[in-house]
Amino acid sequence: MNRVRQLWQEGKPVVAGWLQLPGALHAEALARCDYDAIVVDLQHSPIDFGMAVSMMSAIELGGAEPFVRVAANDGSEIGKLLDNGAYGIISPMINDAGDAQHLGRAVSYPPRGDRSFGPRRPNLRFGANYHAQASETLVTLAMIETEAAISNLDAILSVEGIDGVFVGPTDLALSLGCSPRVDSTEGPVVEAIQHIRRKSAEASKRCGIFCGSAAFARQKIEEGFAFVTVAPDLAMLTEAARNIISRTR
Ligand code: 3PY
Ligand code: MG
Repeated sequence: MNRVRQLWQEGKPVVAGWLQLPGALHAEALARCDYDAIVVDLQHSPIDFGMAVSMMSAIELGGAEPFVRVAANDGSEIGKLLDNGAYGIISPMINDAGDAQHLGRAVSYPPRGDRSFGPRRPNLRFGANYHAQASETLVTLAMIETEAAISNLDAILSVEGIDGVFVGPTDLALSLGCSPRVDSTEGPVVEAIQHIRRKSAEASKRCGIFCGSAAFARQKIEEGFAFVTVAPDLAMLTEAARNIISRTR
């Protein structure tokens, strides 16, 4: 079973990592740091497809569930990632029910969806009957990160095949006329994020959010968020470097 689904069934929140740097070694090393899942970001990073496959293998080897944030809500990219070892799909800029239905269909085999058959790596992990249980092996989250998405939230949350939503706080802030900061304290952003969490709970869907700090992520878990990502590898690396340099000089 998918580790993230398992934790949710046990009523536990999921703490995930976020990778923007290409490389299988640090992906495995971080997966061994007790993350439940690790997201490979293909939207805003220089990670290409072959590298993403190596990183997903390394994350699985390290004991975390490999997720990807895809570059776009594109069925062929999503299908190819699922065929090669992604067990969670986070799709950006889901702005209305049509976008969410497209995503739901991309991750599901017929009759529910239009995913094409060719599960290379899932067959290795789950056996030849994988296709019959595919939807139980993966998690699908629609990114809510615009004012339009908030207006269409009820319709997005009602779409079959979507496990929940994932807040992109910086795009959301920009869309609301605020600064594109993580862990924002600006009123309109804070209110929009709480609204998304409340609506998700009403629809019995999971709600996740991208976080910058452990303190913010813990606060979100306490508020009822089921999935937090903390923190991007590049941010952790530069913070550690600044810290070590300031203590050395
Ligand atoms: C956002 O904050 O907009 C995101 O997509 C997180 O990377
Ligand atoms: Mg975004």
